[in-house]
Amino acid sequence: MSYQIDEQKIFNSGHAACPGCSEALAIRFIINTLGSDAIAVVPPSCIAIISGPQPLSSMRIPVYQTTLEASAASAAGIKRALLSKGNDHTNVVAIAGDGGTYDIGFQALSAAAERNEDIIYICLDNEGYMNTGSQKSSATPSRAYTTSTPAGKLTPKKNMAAIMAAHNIPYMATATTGYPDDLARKVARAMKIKGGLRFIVVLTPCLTGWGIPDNAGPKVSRLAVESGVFPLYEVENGQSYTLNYGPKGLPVADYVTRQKRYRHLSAEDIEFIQKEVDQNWERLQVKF
Ligand SMILES: Cc1ncc(C[n+]2csc(CCOP(=O)(O)OP(=O)(O)O)c2C)c(N)n1
Ligand code: SF4
Ligand SMILES: [Mg+2]
Repeated sequence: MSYQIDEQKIFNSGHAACPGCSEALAIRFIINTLGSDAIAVVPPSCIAIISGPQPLSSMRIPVYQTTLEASAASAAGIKRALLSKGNDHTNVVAIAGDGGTYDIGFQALSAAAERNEDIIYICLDNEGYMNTGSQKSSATPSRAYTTSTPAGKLTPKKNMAAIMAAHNIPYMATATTGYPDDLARKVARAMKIKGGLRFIVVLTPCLTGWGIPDNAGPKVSRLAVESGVFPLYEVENGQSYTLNYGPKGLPVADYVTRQKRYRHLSAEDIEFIQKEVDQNWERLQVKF
């Protein structure tokens, strides 16, 4: 399933991400695939730090930094303004974190999806409020340490992919930075589908929040897929499911033991997570 990435040099080097940050890597593939005929909407997050202040932005496209609640509403408003001026070609893309998507921006996103606004919405999911010091979000998975769940989170990760697919939007996909050609292909696919909300959630390991070495982001993101923690798939119109990359039979232990946010886990905790992952996969695989 290889895809020829067409990098258009819209994302500049010299941004302020931690060296090795998966969010920066994701932004590179997203923005460089989108090209110059695009406007980005970014709420407070590490993404906002990476895109930077004008005139020193790392992105060679207009960027509107909105509030944490309002990414989808802001993007929809910009798109409608463009359409009212006769511009039907510029892509408007919201790029928000998991805190700004699963939690604080959820109402605006769900409403925009219900109205089927003509925007692309991309969530860079690093499973926590990383920009403010690694607090838990509803994307944080079971048992993971965050600074606000010091003994490990007791509740499971919210299934945002399923929630967005249930809005019957034209396109929903999961992606991750360890599969860059798959990520770029999904952005290109989202651009081709016009006239509705297209949503992609991208798993982007955070070096500090997850406790992984600077060069481990892509490897850990691949392990998330191969262990079944984060399968890569697409859903069209809430109905047609396609599996791109699924579990390869690796135990979740291979994934969690590489991350310091899980270093407090007992053997029972790992077994608990394994069962949860197996159950989620059982529920999902019947849809393909
Ligand atoms: C309503 C509101 N609450 C809290 C904040 C403070 N804040 C700024 S960035 C941020 C973290 C956002 O986390 P996420 O969306 O997951 O992005 P990440 O930093 O992980 O990339 C928070 C809580 C804010 N700007 N607005
Ligand atoms: S804190 Fe995490 S998400 Fe933020 S720039 Fe650093 S590695 Fe990237
Ligand atoms: Mg986050």
